Amino acid sequence: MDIKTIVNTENYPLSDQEFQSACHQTLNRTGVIVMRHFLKPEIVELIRREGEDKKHRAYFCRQEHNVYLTPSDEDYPADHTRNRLVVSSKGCITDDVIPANSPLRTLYDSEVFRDFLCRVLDETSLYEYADPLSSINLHYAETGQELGWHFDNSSFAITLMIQEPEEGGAFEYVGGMRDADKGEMNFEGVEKILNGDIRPEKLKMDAGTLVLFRGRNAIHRVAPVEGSRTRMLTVLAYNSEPGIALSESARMTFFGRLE
Ligand SMILES: O=C(O)CCC(=O)C(=O)O
Ligand SMILES: [Fe+2]
Repeated sequence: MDIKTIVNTENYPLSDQEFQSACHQTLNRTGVIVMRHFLKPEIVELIRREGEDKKHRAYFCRQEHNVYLTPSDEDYPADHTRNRLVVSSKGCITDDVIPANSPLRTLYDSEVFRDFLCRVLDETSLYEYADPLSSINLHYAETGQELGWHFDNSSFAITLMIQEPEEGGAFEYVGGMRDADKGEMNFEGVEKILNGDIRPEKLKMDAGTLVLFRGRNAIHRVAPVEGSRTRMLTVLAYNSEPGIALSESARMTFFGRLE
């Protein structure tokens, strides 16, 4: 399958240098790129059916975590921003369950797509995960399920909306909330978010939308899904170095197994 049969390359000329540098600038300025109708509608429908077919193999879990996704720090009280718990609940199928001939795999492996990502993200190369679970994931969120406020560990994330819910399930974020590399926690700002005192940006993504997001310093969440239609979203994960596996503890947490 050719990338042109998967991606709306007329609107999103991935190999075009001007387009690449425009995306690069947008990402650096705003921390996010949103490409509506990135996937062709018939491809979205194909992936949606793959998702329906494999849903019985999803690992559903509910976790409580702090926004920093770290173990709690006993130097702070339990109700301090450092340790305050939020809830995340969702289901997920892993790379090994995604069909071998899925357009998701063609896109993930595509050199055109990886070159585009490298240009936009200032990376030299991008590599798949060394473990068999982590590279391509499909997330399911049923009514009432949500992702609590958090900062990502990874410096960027690529998501593709496959099926939007009837209501709720919006991706909400506030950029520039900390500088992780400087060890900044910004308790004051984060507390305002948790208390609902800062109004976040909201992304309404419809099916077929690609989002490229720098979530390490931008706090974000997925609001609770409402209605009977499952929110289905693909996450494409890459590494800047070859041979890297997701940590065993993260695999157990997210997938319920190691391989
Ligand atoms: O579901 C989404 O739109 C975002 C997912 C996310 O933030 C994550 O997996 O860390
Ligand atoms: Fe995230």
